[in-house]
Amino acid sequence: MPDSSATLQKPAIEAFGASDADLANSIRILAMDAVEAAKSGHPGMPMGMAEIAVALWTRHLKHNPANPHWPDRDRFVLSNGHGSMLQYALLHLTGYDLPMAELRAFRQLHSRTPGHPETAVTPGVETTTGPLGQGLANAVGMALAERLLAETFNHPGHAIVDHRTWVFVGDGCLMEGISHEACSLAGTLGLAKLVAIYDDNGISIDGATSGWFTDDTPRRFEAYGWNVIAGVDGHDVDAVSRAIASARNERGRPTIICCRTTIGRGSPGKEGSAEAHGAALGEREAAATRKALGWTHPPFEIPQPIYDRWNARSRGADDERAWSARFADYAARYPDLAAEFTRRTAGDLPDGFERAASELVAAQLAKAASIATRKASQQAIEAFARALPEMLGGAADLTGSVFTNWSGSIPVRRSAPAGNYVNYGVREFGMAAIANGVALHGGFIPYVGTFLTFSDYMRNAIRMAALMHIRSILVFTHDSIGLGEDGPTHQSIEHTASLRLVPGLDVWRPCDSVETAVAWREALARRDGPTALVLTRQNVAAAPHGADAQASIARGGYVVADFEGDGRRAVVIATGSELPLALAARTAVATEGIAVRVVSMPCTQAFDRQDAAWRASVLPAGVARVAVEAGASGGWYRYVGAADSAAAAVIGIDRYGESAPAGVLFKHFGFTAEHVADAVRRVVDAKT
Ligand SMILES: Cc1ncc(C[n+]2csc(CCOP(=O)(O)OP(=O)(O)O)c2C)c(N)n1
Ligand SMILES: [Mg+2]
Repeated sequence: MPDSSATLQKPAIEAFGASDADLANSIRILAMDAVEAAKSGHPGMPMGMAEIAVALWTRHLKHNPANPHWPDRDRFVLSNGHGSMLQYALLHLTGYDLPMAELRAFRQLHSRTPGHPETAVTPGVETTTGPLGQGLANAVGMALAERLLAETFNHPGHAIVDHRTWVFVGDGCLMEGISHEACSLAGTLGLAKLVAIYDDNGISIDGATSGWFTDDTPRRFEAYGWNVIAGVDGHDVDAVSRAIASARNERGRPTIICCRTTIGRGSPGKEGSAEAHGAALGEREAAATRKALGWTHPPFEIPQPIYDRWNARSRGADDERAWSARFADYAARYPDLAAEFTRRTAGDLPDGFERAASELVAAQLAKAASIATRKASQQAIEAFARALPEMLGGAADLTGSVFTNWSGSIPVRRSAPAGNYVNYGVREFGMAAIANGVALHGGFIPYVGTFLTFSDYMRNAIRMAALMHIRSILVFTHDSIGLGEDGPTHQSIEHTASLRLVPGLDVWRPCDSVETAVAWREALARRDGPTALVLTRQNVAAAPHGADAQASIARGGYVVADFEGDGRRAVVIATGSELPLALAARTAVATEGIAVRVVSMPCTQAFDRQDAAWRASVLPAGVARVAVEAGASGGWYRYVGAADSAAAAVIGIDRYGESAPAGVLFKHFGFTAEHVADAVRRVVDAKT
């Protein structure tokens, strides 16, 4: 057991004003009581990090509670998001729009105090955390965005971008592999305005971490090239504050401050034990904690002197006002840059965007080239990035394969200013979560690339992007068996279908250069969620498009070749590299009196958003249907009809691939025009 909790007592608040201990205890009690009221939550971490929070939030953090969106605010990330009550207490106490009623409603339906912090739900929460380690990677992305934005916009004497990113991490965050990916890159890039504060309490859910986590964390971070401040007493506000002050002076490296703490500090019966981690302390222990801390106030009541000392509104308003004055000077001197800064931080696209899109689509229509869609994607990037300096590209060490670079790509390096292309290294999960941090920071539209099969490595970050409704763009190439000889390990069979299950993620699998151009346009224009672009390694023939190609494709599903003549009818739905097979099958059965309509469905989500009239006009009721996609078949029955209906067929792949050239594999797995034609004949026969 550490030194007695009784030393935390500081009576007579009203007489002497609130002390740091009072501030820390106000967090402890709020966290304890909110968890108690909800009968659910994690009191241990807020109670253990209370002094650290006092040091950072009252002495160092630059923020304005009245305007959580002020662009030059410091970013604060609670990567150990299970301690959400710490953040809610801080936001409430410092003056954000988070009244006590919300703390009382912790973890209840539609409260602004959800189980784990969620951005866009609670003012002042910069990112959604809870999946351990990802908040840390988001913070790396925020620090990266800050640095690149500063390099782009600041001028001598005009530092309009000058803020820090602070991130609290626990043992869990540092055990997670993603912490290695993100912190390794942060060290290499020298993101000096990133400060991690480690809650080194030696406890995680299963108990004392000495049984499963014995890394020498300070040396680990030294090896990454971080500035390490080790051995800080996390319950000494002054000591923590000194460490933070020293981190603020660091110019070349990110900093980690390792603070020794006691989980559940203040609870006489549970502090220092995993019991304090994730359950209400219980009525009796809560009373004992009140007593030990000398806290005489009822639940959810904070004495005014404590509020007064926490209140950051006036300091925050001063800070923002000072910045606004600096920005006004900047705008007078550099009006165009100031307007551009305002546009970018608002997330608005430039005037030239629609023109770039329609010119690109027109050019691809005119060329009608037979090229790989990954190549068409690069051409789209080339066209859009010229008009959109906010596009921040990158890939996980596959740039030459996924074609995420363009002629204007400038690598982001430790000492080279204002790059726009991040070589993320072989760190897919870190890459996706860093990109999310970049998107959350603002000023950039991040896009990142790897092989589709490795989207699994990034999976939870993709989910988080969708949950947060942020504009991260994922370029996934080498889809399905078309990648050929690399074999089943690299052939994404189930990935496209499984990405379609992520609510809020738009998944585009374009069939040619024109659809790829439109998919990129839609991804960039989309402000409320991420987009995955699923692209081929191999060349694909240009599909026939009408003059209204851009508008039709944007609907996600549209008619490429319609019924011709009378007779029996079938609709064949295809995506990506399988569209030409559908067209060839259409020709094959035409002489047999079967009229086939081919529907290209590059984005089922966009199609599903269309009104019923459009959907019915594309997929008429009562007509036999076939879907063709070289991947898991299950999802397509939604569009063709029940799996047990003979008038519905899906040609897909429901097993792993093989190592062979792509052409051989397509035949081997039944992706031939003849096989599609057979399916058409079958469903048409069944219908009549
Ligand atoms: C990726 C992920 N895996 C598992 C969990 C479940 N979980 C929540 S907290 C926690 C233990 C974390 O330990 P630590 O960071 O030391 O937190 P402390 O108990 O010290 O507050 C676990 C396993 C999670 N939130 N995220
Ligand atoms: Mg811990």
